[in-house]
Amino acid sequence: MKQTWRWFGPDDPVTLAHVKQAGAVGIVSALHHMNRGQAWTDDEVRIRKGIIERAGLTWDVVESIAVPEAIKTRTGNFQAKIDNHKASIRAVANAGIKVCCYNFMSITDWTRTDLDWPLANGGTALRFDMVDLCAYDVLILKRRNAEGDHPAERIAAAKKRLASWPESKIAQLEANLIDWVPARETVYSRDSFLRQLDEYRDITVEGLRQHLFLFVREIAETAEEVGVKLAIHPDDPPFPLFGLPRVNSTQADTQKLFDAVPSPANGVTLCTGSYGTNPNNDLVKMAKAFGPRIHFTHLRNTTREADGSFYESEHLDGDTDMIGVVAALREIETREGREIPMRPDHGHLIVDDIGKKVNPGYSCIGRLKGLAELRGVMRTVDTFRAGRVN
Ligand code: DNO
Repeated sequence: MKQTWRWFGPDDPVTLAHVKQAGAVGIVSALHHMNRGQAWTDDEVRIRKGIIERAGLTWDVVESIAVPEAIKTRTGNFQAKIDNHKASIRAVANAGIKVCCYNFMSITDWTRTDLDWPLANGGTALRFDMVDLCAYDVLILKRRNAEGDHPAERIAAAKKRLASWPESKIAQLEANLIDWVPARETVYSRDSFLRQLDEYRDITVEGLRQHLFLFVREIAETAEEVGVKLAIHPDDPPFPLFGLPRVNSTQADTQKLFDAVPSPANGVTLCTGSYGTNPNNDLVKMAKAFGPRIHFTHLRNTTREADGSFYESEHLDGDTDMIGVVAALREIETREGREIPMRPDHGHLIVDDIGKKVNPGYSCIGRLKGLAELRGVMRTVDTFRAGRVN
């Protein structure tokens, strides 16, 4: 696997020199200043590429070209936005970049309730807590019909919890859920969030799925023509939030997309952390089943709790069989004679990064540790595959 690293661009506190010291050779980046559905230009892509290459690295994956809400709801100027997305894919191809990641999550990109959850070792992790989510959804946001989406005992627990929270804790939770976290494309206020939720009032799961298929049919045609591989990112978390429809949460969902749009350009980002918080997603099985459709992978682990809550564990701990996933991916690479770009996804906030200004989940040392552990697994798997160890 090609060892890559997400870099948010020149403003990222983790520099390209750090990336090289971490031992990654490729970069995953996006033009985050052009994330409102505008068409990327050759010049902008080339400028970013030049910065990366002057540091002695390669730009392997675009993560992400944002998909504006208009495309998901198929309202307003959605066709112009789809045309822009296609133009962006062409600009990426013109610069020689071969993989484009995107997601089709309605409104929310990746979502956590806690970006600084204390671990027993003194570091912190990202966490998604069902009761906190319910507290926000039902009692703070007061979304219409939210009560119907949560069991009574969860609401009771949320009420109890909320009663003990200071205003600052409520504000932090709200910021985590609807405001900016790294690479989430849109920020909301409480009012604008409620208004955007309303846009989905009449969109069912099957309706949104059709919107996805219509969109991917168009962009896959462009991608195939220019030699770019698309890699849809799974829903994170892989279950409905705020009553919104979800269409890429499970193996069956992703398979439906492949069946609907058979173009070889139509593929997936095998994000073990996102899929992995749904206990029905068996990542080793999925890696084997998706095979040639895996154009990119995020390796990260999570520990699930009974009510659907989870936290991000060490890369090799947690509920996902990371060794099995790496072995399955190496098998695909050997069979197909290609290299799949991987990146260590997220990392704990540890050591000297504590107290620094970092992008939550994207600090340097936590990811460096994750990459080092994963690199050890890759080497070991290769050694066994080569028959050098019994
Ligand atoms: C979170 C990331 C997501 C991902 C997008 C892909 O850390 O995995 O922000 O980049 O969902 O479109």
